[in-house]
Amino acid sequence: MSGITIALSKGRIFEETLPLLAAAGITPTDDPEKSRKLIIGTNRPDVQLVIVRASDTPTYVQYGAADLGIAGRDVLIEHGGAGLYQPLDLNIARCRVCVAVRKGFDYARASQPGSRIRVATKYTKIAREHFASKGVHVDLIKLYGSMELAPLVGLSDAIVDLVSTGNTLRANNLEAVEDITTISSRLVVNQAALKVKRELLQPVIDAFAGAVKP
Ligand code: PRT
Ligand code: MG
Repeated sequence: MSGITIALSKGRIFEETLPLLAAAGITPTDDPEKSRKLIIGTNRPDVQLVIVRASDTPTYVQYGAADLGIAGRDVLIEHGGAGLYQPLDLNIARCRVCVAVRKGFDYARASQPGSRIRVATKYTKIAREHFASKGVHVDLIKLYGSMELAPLVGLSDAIVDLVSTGNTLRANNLEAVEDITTISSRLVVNQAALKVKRELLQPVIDAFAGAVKP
């Protein structure tokens, strides 16, 4: 497409991106929560949105299938960021990455340097680096969702997952015992597209920058 393609995931990122799009004069013509369309038009004939899985956003932008995208820093760390220019922290979809365990589990003891711990997570890179920095041997179990279940059924001692309100942990008798890093979503731009289509992309990037809330 000679215009602009923006990759977004449904749910919190889409919702929190609407005001940023509005600041750039872009209004989607469909609601991805209601429509089954994967390509959504906008009021601007030269701008389309593609609806992707949150963890796939960097991949679409890396290969130029989308010029721009919005992705959580969690997803960007796991992806590695190759081919992506990351000009803006949008300060949306904020949360933190935590280590969590069953209430009563002696994490202080289980995470002594030199000890070995079983950790279930979707965030294997973040978890591996975190435990390596503590000198703890980690057996990682890769999961794709509902990490909270793993310690409850004995699949792991701990999980590494995102926490925002803490309600999910509380509802499952788990507690956060360590904060690893804070997360927000970032604008990602295909580096080649930025060179070729700068006159189209830069005004959108600038409008987003002007609409970021502290
Ligand atoms: O759902 P799917 O498997 O397709 O992908 P996804 O879960 O990665 O996507 P989505 O849309 O749920 O999240 C997109 C991005 O939002 C993530 O990559 C994060 O950067 C950001 N974000 C912010 C969150 C949360 N807050 C969050 N709370 N993503 C997920 N959660 C989950 C968390 O994993 C846990 O299961 O919500 C639960 C905890 O929430 P609280 O409020 O109970 O603590
Ligand atoms: Mg989700």
